[in-house]
Amino acid sequence: TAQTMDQMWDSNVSGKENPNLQWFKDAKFGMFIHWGLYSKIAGEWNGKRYYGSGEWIMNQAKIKVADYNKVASTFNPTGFNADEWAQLAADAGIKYMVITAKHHEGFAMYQSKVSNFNIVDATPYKKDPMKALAEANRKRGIQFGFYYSQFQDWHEPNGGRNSWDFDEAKKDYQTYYREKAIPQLKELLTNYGPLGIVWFDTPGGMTKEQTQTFVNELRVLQPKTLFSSRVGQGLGDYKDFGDSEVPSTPIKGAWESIYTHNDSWGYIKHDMNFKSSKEIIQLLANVASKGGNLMLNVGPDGDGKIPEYSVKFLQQTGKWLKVNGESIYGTTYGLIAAQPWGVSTSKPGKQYLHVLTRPKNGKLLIPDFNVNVKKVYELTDKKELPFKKIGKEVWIDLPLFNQDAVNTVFVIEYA
Ligand code: FUL
Repeated sequence: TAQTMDQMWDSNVSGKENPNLQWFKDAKFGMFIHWGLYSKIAGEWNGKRYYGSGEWIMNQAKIKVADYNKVASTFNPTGFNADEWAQLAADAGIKYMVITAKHHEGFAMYQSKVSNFNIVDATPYKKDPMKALAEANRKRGIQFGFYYSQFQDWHEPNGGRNSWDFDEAKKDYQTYYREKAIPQLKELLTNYGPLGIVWFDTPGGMTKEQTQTFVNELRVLQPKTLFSSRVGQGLGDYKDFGDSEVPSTPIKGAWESIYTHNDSWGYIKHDMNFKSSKEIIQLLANVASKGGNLMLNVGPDGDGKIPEYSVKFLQQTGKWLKVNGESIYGTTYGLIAAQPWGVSTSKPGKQYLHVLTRPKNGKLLIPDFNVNVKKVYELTDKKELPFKKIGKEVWIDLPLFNQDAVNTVFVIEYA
């Protein structure tokens, strides 16, 4: 029996479900990348260390635009290699990648004719890394998309929310949208081939009607591109939960949880609190068991290198997914509620039991699963396991397996 859901998200955020959502629903695992001038600042300004979100340092340290421009003039990420990043994603079992084209700092990490505050015109690097990255992902069958901070822009006199350098009272958001955000989004939707996603963030300064017009104006450029719900006003193709948040019960429709690998989205050199591959795998299983995608963020440094712990733990995650991917990709939320031993995911006629904590007595109890069980087996070796059905309960005799295993998957096939 399917558990009852006290909360349901109708993916129909923008009035009708976008028919292009299927790849997204099946993907389950995405890579988020926060990369910008803040990656070079790396959490330290004028000898003072900042904690929390590295990409917020301009705001945290109240850096004036004139000083921030100087960071651009020394930004030279010669260590960046698009194929390396995309290959890491492929090895990690990632199905889509979303990277910051422009974060709140206002700096375009791509070639923009709209504002010369961009990586080609304002830095010694002089190249457009996004061209190569879009291509490298496409070659590997990974959906590629851009994060774009559509309202919050601390570099623009009319952009949202910089109150330390600009006069709030004089701001004209409509001018900012018309002259920077919309034209830049048009560049992104025109110059980088088919995009899987435009990941909007921190909406503001627009009514619902204006937001709808904004969406319509962009949608024509690439009708298949999905827009995140952070476009605001209840619009968007799928739901994004708050930062680092998993709903406690399954949610219908298309949605995503976003987490970062350590404690910051943008690179901070003194943040070493990386999640182990075990934590990543368990988080991924948990999010999938509620029906959503996990988009996990990494923060490359100012040289263009992804931190070595992110590389290592993502590669380990990929090794697990290579053998257990069937229990994650293409699944929908589990029909068995979360148990002391773990969580479940579903495909037609199958429940995948993600055993995160092995019951001490080796007996796995599913308290409420009143179906006609055909067989139970371990996913990797397909060995059948003895089970008993007692009323609504299913009892499975687990084989001996490593107590420290990160996630051992068993399958129930039922009629
Ligand atoms: C938030 C932003 O303000 C953070 O800097 C980060 O990008 C996170 C993913 O979204 O809204």
